[in-house]
Amino acid sequence: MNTHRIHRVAKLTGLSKDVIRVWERRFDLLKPTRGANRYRNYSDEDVALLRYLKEQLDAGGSIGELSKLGREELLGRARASAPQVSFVDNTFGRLLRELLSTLDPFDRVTFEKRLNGAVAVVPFEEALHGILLPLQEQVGRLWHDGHVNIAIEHYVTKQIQQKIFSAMNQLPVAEFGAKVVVACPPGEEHDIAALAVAYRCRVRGCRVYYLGANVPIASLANLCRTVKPDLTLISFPLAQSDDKATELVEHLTREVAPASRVAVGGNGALDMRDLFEKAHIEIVESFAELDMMLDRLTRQSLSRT
Ligand code: B12
Repeated sequence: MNTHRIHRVAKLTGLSKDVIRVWERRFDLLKPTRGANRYRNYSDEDVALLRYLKEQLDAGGSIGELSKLGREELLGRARASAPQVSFVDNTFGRLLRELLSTLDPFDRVTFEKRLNGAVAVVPFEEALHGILLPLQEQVGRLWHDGHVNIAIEHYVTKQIQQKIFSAMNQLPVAEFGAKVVVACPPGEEHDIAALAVAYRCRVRGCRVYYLGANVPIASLANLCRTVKPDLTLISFPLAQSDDKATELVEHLTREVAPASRVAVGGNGALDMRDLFEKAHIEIVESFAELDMMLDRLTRQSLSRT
């Protein structure tokens, strides 16, 4: 089960943070937990419940009446009203289940045959977002929940990384486009999203410097001073504690920002939005927004040549 901080919940549900706080105080519907940093963490169920409430209010319902139904009843109704998955989701869903079933007991041959076969017949970007990233998420979740051991998680992660690297290597070496550095911050081992971002930049003709997980800020700054990128993208899947986040943003502002335009993305970045905004560091909210940013960069780099 994922957990989400309040501004992400606001984004996912279309409700303002104030409304969420008021409802939480007034009605006994939400069950946020407190992280080590004392921030509230909301579960996927909280998000589903709030989405359902928002839909009902938009359709003319009243929060007073709805709240009387209680959390469990509302969650049941939310589940029943959830949109049906599309045919494509179903196809990938079945494939994902088959792949996961080969992990315990571990059957490498079937896993690789199924994964290679599927990735070969689907356009790569579709395979990336429909199969590889969800597979990463699910296998990571199985590990977090104690259902597969870390060796199996690492094996699957490496299989996924190989697929993305091999798709990137089939693209011609970019000699001219915008220069983009892609990295994860210090201590960040969740690197699949950064790799997906790097692929996205490569496909759109950028010259990509992919640095992967756990990059010290001083080394990143050094590289930026040498390469002079048009953009440095940093992926933050993990939310950092307040102290660490403040220190990190200070380092980025002092060391990297003078050498490159910097933008950050990922759930952790969204959680730390206030800090980044204060430091005037751009936040890329989604892959669609990234595409627009890259289009603009490409146009600028073409107009310079
Ligand atoms: C796989 C996984 C791991 C793997 C990572 C393997 C790897 N090489 O990447 C391993 C097993 C190593 C791992 C370790 C840990 N993990 Co982990 N992990 C996950 C899991 C299940 C999936 C993450 C993932 O790869 N998802 C798929 C990718 C594609 O999604 P994503 O990273 O979220 O990125 C998406 C967006 O954020 C966005 N995005 C990200 N970056 C960028 C950048 C730009 C520019 C853009 C546009 C978009 C973008 O795009 C992606 C697609 O939508 C998540 C739970 C979950 N369901 O998300 C937990 C999760 C991220 N892990 C978590 C934790 C706590 C840990 C550990 C601390 C656990 C521990 N006790 O050791 C360690 C930390 C290691 C470290 N120091 O970084 C927490 C983080 C909590 C938080 N509040 O931040 C999560 C959310 C689980 C949870 N609910 O508690 N993990």
